[in-house]
Amino acid sequence: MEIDDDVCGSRDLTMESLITEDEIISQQRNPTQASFIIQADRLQSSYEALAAEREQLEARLTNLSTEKDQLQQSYNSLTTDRDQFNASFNNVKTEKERLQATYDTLKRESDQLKTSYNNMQRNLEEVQTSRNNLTTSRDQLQTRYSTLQREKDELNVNFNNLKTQKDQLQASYNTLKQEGDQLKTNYDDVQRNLQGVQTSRNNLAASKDQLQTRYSALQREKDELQTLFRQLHGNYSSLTRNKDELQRSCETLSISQNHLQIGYNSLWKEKEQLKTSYKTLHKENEQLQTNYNSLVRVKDELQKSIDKVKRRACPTGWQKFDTGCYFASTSKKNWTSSRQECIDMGADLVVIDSQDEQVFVKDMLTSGQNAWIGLTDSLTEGTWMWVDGTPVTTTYWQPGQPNSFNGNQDCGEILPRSAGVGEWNDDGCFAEQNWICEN
Ligand SMILES: [Ca+2]
Ligand SMILES: [Ca+2]
Ligand SMILES: [Ca+2]
Repeated sequence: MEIDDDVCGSRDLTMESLITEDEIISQQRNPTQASFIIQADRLQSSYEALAAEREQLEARLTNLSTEKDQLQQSYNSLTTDRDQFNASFNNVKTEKERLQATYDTLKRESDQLKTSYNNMQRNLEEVQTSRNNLTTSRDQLQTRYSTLQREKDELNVNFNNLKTQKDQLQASYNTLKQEGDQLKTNYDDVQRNLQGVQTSRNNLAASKDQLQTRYSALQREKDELQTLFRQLHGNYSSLTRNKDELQRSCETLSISQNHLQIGYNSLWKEKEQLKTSYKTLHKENEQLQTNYNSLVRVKDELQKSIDKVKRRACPTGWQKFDTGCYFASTSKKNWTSSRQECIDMGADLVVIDSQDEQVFVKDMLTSGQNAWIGLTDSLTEGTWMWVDGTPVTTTYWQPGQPNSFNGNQDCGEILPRSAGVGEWNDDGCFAEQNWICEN
């Protein structure tokens, strides 16, 4: 026992004096009390059964309340996530519809451009065909022109020959005229020959004029063909440039279309994934709702059980507080035996969960009386635990306590003589004291 602890100073009995009292009590018992003890044992058994039932219900209530709170938190969190998800899904859907509209517009423009391109391609082929036909005609005309040129040259040579012959004939005529007087008889013949030559010369001059006219016409045709060829060549270059530009536009549009197709496919996949996630969340939400409804039902049943337990009266010698019944011993034992006494009555040493309970337990004791409560650090020195396994959170230690005096104080007691709500001290577990049971 603690010697210099001011708590110990209040004890009015020593271990030796307690043993003497127990022996005196034992000696006072006599056989006539047997029937009373049997009845008391039966009542005790009923009481223990009810107490055990109540303890199980309490433990179940605590666990279910904790689970309910956790589920409520999860449910709230999931609802928030689901709302955010819905908003994101709607945004993506709107964006997808806008992209779809843009994609449809671009597709229509692409189809129109493709049609225009095909028409231009056909026009280009027709122009190419016309150009080839014109080139062929030009080559034929060129050949014909060369032939005519050669014929003209030959006719020129013939004309020159004839002219030379005419000059020679003129010379002969002059000679003959000089010999006219002498050759009077041949004059008429020469005169006729001269007229024939004159006719031939006129015929040749007419042929030359016709050739000259034909040559001029051919020259004009050639000039017109050259002008037409230059215009066609200009049109062909313009068409080639237009075709190249259209080719580049078509390639750009094709790349844009591929990008849009990839973006559209990606958006479609994301939409499907979002739809799947939404369905999963919806199922989970329904499952949570079902669980929540079950928990509400269980909670209502538990509340009914609690109300029933609250209405339940405590056995004789026990005092009622909230849902529990409390027993303050009149005898004294060490902490372990005190706890065993409580367990034998279907209870355990008191576990103080609130300040109201602390005040109630303190008020159960008479002045100068200490009592064991269900508090110990015997498993791990310095780590105080309640006997029901719950950790100690709110404490009412006397200033300077717990001090584990002499390294041998592992059990908790309540001190009623303190002012206010009462205080705790750690004492040697072997010390014999009153105790408080809670059921
Ligand atoms: Ca309690
Ligand atoms: Ca200790
Ligand atoms: Ca102490």
